[in-house]
Amino acid sequence: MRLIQRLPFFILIILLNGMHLSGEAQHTYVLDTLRSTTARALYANMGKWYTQQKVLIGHQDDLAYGVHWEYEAGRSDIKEVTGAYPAVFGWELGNIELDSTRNLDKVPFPFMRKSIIEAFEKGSIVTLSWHANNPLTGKSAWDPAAGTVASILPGGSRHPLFIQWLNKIADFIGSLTTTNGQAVPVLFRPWHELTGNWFWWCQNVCTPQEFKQLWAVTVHELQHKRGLKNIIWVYNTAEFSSPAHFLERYPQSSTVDIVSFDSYQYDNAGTGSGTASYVKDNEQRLQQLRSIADSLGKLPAFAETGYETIPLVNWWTGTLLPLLQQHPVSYVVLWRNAGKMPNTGKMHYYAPYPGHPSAKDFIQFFSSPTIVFGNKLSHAGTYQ
Ligand code: BMA
Repeated sequence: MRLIQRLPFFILIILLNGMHLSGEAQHTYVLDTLRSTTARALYANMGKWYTQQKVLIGHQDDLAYGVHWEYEAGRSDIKEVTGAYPAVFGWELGNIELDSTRNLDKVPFPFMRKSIIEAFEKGSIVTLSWHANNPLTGKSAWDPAAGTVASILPGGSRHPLFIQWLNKIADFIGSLTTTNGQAVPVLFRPWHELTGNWFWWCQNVCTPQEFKQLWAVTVHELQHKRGLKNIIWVYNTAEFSSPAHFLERYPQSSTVDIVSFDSYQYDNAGTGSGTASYVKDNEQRLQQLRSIADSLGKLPAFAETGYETIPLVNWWTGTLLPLLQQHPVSYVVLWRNAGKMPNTGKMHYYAPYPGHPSAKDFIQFFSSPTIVFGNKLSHAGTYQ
């Protein structure tokens, strides 16, 4: 302040203009005081990486299993290919609401807790999703029964049950404490892919008003009633057609910290025929997301992406990297390396493993100055 007061007025104007034109210093990423010092440090550090146009790379269930192994201490397909763990670890809470000891993909919650704490102690970032079962029908998250959201809002028949479920989520998130008593900050992404039509909270089965209330109840229970200070809130759509569509169900802005969407590459026989539309559509979405995030003062993220089994050997540097270089976001998460799915017999994975045809290209992707893996992070995602 003192320095600024001493500067002649015209120099100050030049400086401020320069800051604006270069696109830097337009935002600092600050969380409110409802969040812990560590959560605030993490968010500020993520803001620094984003401002420098560096993209943090994440992987779902990275430490639990890979395409050819499961539950072997220290293993990670990503680390075995690149030498480094991902910067962001994604984990899934589905079935915790039913008091199950494992999530819907069979990951034991005690293993998840231990992995989250250890990863955070090494400087990494954690994100959580929740494929909550349908509280009205008792079926899975993929049961878009009309009226489910209405049934769990205050006054609805399933409201008490839903509050119990939120308390189980709160118990888990509240149990993520380091050995020195620090709560691990988590990027929590509830009610994800809301612009889809496959979950009971999607746009086809609840009104924007009901969705916003669902969000408000969730934040109220976890952050206000349970007093959790370690949650960074991630609003997440599936594919969207315009900024208005993206924002149609956007809740009260003070309850959102990161705005994001999910989109995958699909094509018929792994021939790469879906590349052109993946690139074109996501260029537009990333551009719109970045500008929405900038005007809201939030961080943008590509919360899930990938190309199942990565049939194109240069997909990493040929498709994903140019997209991220042109439209950098705070982080990108690749979905899980489940391997062969017992129900379909089909391979289901999104990151390469040693010997995979795209592994060499993934190493080049890893080496790009735009891309950040865990080896570049230290405490709470500290910016270097
Ligand atoms: C989906 C698939 C499923 C999994 C679910 C939740 O996209 O990977 O096999 O159960 O995510 O993790």
